[in-house]
Amino acid sequence: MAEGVTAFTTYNHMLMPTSYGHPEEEYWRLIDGVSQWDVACERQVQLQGPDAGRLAQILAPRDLSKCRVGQGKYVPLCNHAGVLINDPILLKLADDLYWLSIADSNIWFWARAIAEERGLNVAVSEPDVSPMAVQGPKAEDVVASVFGDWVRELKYFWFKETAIDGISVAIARSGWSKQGGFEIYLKDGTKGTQLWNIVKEAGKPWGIGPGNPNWSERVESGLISYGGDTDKETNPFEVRMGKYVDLDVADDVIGIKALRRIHAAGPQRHSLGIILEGEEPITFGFSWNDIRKDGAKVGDMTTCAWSYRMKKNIGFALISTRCKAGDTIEVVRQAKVIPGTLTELPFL
Ligand code: THG
Repeated sequence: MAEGVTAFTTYNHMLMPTSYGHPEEEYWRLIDGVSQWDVACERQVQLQGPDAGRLAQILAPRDLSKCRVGQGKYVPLCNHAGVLINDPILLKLADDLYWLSIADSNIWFWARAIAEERGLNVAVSEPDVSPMAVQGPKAEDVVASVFGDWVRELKYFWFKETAIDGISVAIARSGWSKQGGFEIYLKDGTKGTQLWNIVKEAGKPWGIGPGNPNWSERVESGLISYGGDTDKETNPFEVRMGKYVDLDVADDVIGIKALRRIHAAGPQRHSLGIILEGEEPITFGFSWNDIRKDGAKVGDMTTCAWSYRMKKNIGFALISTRCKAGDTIEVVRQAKVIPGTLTELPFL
């Protein structure tokens, strides 16, 4: 609030800042500089105990056998029908301790129920952990100035536990942008303002300022948002997450049998980009817009944003696999149609 937040959304039943009142300035700060985000709503589901690793593998249709302590992995979570129900980052903190850093759906209930039903020896809980992201090309200099040059050696999604002024944190190279950066997992929610101010102070020489997961940059970069770009039937193959599914994991992994069937049959929909005609920003609501080709509905535009770098309105299409990059389509908006062209993702 002290930074001048002007809008919030709800995510995982929490408030997440979505604007500080200067959208274009906030965008360029992420692209050219460094931006500081309160993403405490990326809540953790903790798996702890002798069967923590087994439960993680039962929940995720991605081979986790080579995941090391200190490593993170992007994992699809599916239900028994192979439908995506979340897309967390999994962090392995110890052989018997994992976090799922979740997107916006209730995984705590799910994980606990599965653990009980399978008779596993594991405690599922929510730890007191609140991520803060530091994103942008200058993020590494800022985070290194606070925590030391060792952070420069961290590989993507790897993390290390440390402390600053007595505040326990884990530092990961990750974040929901493609501009590079880190996430600082704060392990004591009462120290949030203190940690925020440490990073804010350290970042001053690099022009740090407040921001949030940036809608324009994330569409340019092709990052999907679970729940926004997915529906009640979406499987990982439809939203470019097929590379995170290992079809040869054990049969007791939830959804794997359905995923094998879906993969063999070939998915019905896939994700492409859309570049809309026109040189002015257009606002769309949060609901999906029909995509038509030759007068018939072929898919949905799930999100759209003004790209400050491309100077075009760009969106994501969840669309019939009969439609390909290069095809011209029409997006329906309030009974009017806007012509556009399909492209591969990411845009940039
Ligand atoms: N950080 C943390 N928790 C999160 C998110 C985050 N929870 C919610 C949400 N974001 C989870 N979803 C994603 C989606 C994409 C990525 C991370 C989390 C991501 N994807 C890259 C990509 O698609 O190009 C890299 C994937 C890879 O190479 O494995 O980073 O952001 N703590």
